[in-house]
Amino acid sequence: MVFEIITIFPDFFRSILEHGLLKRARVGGQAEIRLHDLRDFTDDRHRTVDDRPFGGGPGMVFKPEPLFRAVETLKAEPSGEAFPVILLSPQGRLLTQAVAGELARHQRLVLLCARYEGVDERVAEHLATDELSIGDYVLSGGELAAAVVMEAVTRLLPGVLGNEESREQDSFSGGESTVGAHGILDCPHYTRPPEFRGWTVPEVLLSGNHEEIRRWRRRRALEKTWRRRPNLLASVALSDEDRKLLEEIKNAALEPAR
Ligand code: 4HQ
Repeated sequence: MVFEIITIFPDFFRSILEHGLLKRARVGGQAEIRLHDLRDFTDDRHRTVDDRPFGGGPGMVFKPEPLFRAVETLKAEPSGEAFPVILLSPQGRLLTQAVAGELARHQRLVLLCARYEGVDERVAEHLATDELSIGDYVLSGGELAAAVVMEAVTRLLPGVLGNEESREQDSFSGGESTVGAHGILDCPHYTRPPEFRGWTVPEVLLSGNHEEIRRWRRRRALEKTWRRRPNLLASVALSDEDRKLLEEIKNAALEPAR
């Protein structure tokens, strides 16, 4: 996967490229991140990337010309197939694990990072093929959002998490931390010590009974999802066992505490 990042702050990305998953994927050859300074695609003495909005109002808007020139320069490079050109913006469709999975199928992704009030609408309409939001809150720029997209996509690339089987097993057992491939929340995790400030680890986890542990984890994952994110349960495939566990969870919640 080649990520082509177009930004006025290329240095912003340097440290995340040198740590953790992205570092490992770069060294392993599964990901390449190319940083492009948008100002290199301007043609005036001041390297101007923004201008005042037509119609008035506060703030500045990214001009179309440098963004078009940057992307067209990439399109002119000899390469394979057409690639998505993704604009990070709060108006975009929400990034989910499923969207990350779609993006991971490509060989090359362009990520457009804007600042200020965003980009001239002609960029969104005629240059970007996708508009993506990482959540319903306002950032000062697309850079952090682009970093989130890169991280979520990179960990899905073949070979990046090392053991391919373990990732598959993870998602089948619902073990992805957070909303994994199977779309429900994770179960709680514990490590040593078994008692900390009087708070103990659930006994079943110390029992060595792997079948009971598996059922307990599934139950707790379903329960957390039902309590916190019930709408996730509508879009996930539930097994017969899951439905039975959910019934028990709901009945227990209705019972008066005793
Ligand atoms: N912004 N998800 C303003 C975001 C954002 C988001 C990106 C704010 C770009 C100009 N991007 N600009 N949320 O808040 O992706």
